[in-house]
Formats: sequence, C-alpha cells, structure tokens
Amino acid sequence: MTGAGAGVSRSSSQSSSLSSSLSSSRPGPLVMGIVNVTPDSFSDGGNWAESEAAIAHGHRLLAQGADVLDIGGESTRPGATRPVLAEELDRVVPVISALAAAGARISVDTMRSEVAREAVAAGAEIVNDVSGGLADPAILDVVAETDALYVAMHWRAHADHMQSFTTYEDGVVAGVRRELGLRLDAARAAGVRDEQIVLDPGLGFAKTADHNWELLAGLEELEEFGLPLLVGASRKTFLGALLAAPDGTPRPIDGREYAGAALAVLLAQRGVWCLRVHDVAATCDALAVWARLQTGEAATRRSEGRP
Ligand code: PMM
Repeated sequence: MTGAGAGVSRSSSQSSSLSSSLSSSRPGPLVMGIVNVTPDSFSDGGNWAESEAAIAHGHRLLAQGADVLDIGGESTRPGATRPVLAEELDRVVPVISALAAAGARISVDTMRSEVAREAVAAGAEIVNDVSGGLADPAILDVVAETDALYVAMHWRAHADHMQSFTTYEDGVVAGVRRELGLRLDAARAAGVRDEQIVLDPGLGFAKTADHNWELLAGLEELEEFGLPLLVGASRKTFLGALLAAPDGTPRPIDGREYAGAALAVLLAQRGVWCLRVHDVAATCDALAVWARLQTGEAATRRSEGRP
C-alpha cells in the first residue's frame, strides 16, 4: 500500500521519508485515534483512565481503522491542572508498551522530555508535543537523539490559563504562522531534522471559536513551511458552538461526530497529513467516500482524455 498522504498531491510532496514510513491502508490523511489515559480530558476523560481499559480502547480504534494511536496522560482541556511526572509516566508507559508490542504504531501526547524519552523507549514513534517545545525545551533534545517524528503544535500557555492569551495583533493566521516558525527554529537549533517535523495549528489552544475557523480556512499559510500538517478538531468546543441549539446550548460532545467527519473530508481535500480524532470509524468512512471519489474523478478525466 502507498505511504501517508499518497494520492494527494500536496500532502505527498510534503511528506518526508520519516512521515511516509507511517502508512495508511487508504489514500489520504493518516487517522490518529485518541486514547486519553486521563481522568479529566474534556471529551472522554475518565473513560479509559485505567491501563486495561485504555489498551482495550486502543485495540477498538485499530479495528475501526486507526493508523496510529495517540496515547496521552495529561488533559489539556481549558482549566485542567497538570499531573506530576510520575503520574503521567504511570498512565502512559504501560499502555504504550502493550499496544506497541501488539504491533500498533504509537504517538505519545506529552509536553515532558522525560515522558517522551520513556515513551520512545517503550515503542512510540511520534512525540506529539502540544507545546511545540515551549513547556519543556529539553524535549527537543530527546527527539533529536531519536528517529521519532515530532508534532510541534501552536501553543501559548498551559491549560489552566491559556484562554487568557487569545489576542493576535496581526490576525490569528499570521500569529500562528510566526509563532510556529519560531518553534521550528528552536527544534532545528536543537538538532531535530526537518524530516522529523510535523506542524499543527493547535485548534482550541489559546484560540476562540472564530480563530479556529480562520485557521482552518487559512491552512495554506502553514503549508508554506513545506512540512506535513496534523489537525486536531475532533469534538472540540468550536464544533459544539457551531451546532448549538436555538437557545445557544452547545451541541453535546457525543453529537459532534458528523461535523468531524465533514471536516475530515475537507482536510483530506486540502492534503493534510494526519487527522487526530476520537471518532475513528466515522472518520474512516468519510475518508473512504472521499478517496473513492478521487478514483472516480481520475477515471472520468482519463475517459475524457484530460490530464
Ligand atoms: N488537542 C488535544 C490534545 N492533544 N495534540 C495535537 N497535536 N493537536 C491537537 O489539536 C490536540 C492534541 C485536546 O483534545 P482532547 O482533550 O480531545 O485530546
């Protein structure tokens, strides 16, 4: 089967050799299934807080079509407090070890260098750092010593006060682009190779709902870095606000799946490299429709003698 992003010109040209080594059974973006081993994540907190439940959930997401599993031990929902290091390690390492031993491709969702180091030793191939190296700059040195991919997300502050930092003087797209560029410089200075790096606009992190939509509409500004992009929109508050009831009550978290699937198709069309999602089955179904239509369009072009 072809590599990540195959069949999508923009993402194919963006995919480096390392990111291409993670492959999907379908064309289009990789599907990263979320396993939050936390008592308090905003959409699935507490559901998979015990190792065994988290491992079983990981297997379920793999069976639904996830290409990679993102295992996290710290909730980043607005207002969340941080677990201590030992607690985060206890949450994620056993789950990573078990799922990697079963053949799953693993990402670790952490801002801590020590967790990144242990996670890679346990089998993780992606270090997903929502702080892009700001929370613990030593994480960049850990990544530089490995062949792991590094997701550098746009971030401004820890979850307990991030929503006090939603001012973007020259617009959110320009601000995110500039600040992600600084994180890229820091990663390169630490020795992280470009082929390891994936960028993420950080939807919901120090962003208003309008900011998230502007970022989604302006993704080409981030594509200009020439690096693969990962987007995490799944079940987020801005989707709940979009789908609010007439009285303004946000759509509950478990009613945001169709909106997520619609977004998955649009992001596939854009050539995004990876989608970080809770609703793996719905995402994979939506991507199957998108991929089949690509094949259909190619056949129509051929039969009409068009390039
Ligand atoms: N969002 C959350 C956690 N980790 N990682 C990346 N790379 N991008 C994201 O947008 C992102 C993330 C918060 O969502 P969750 O609590 O549903 O996991």
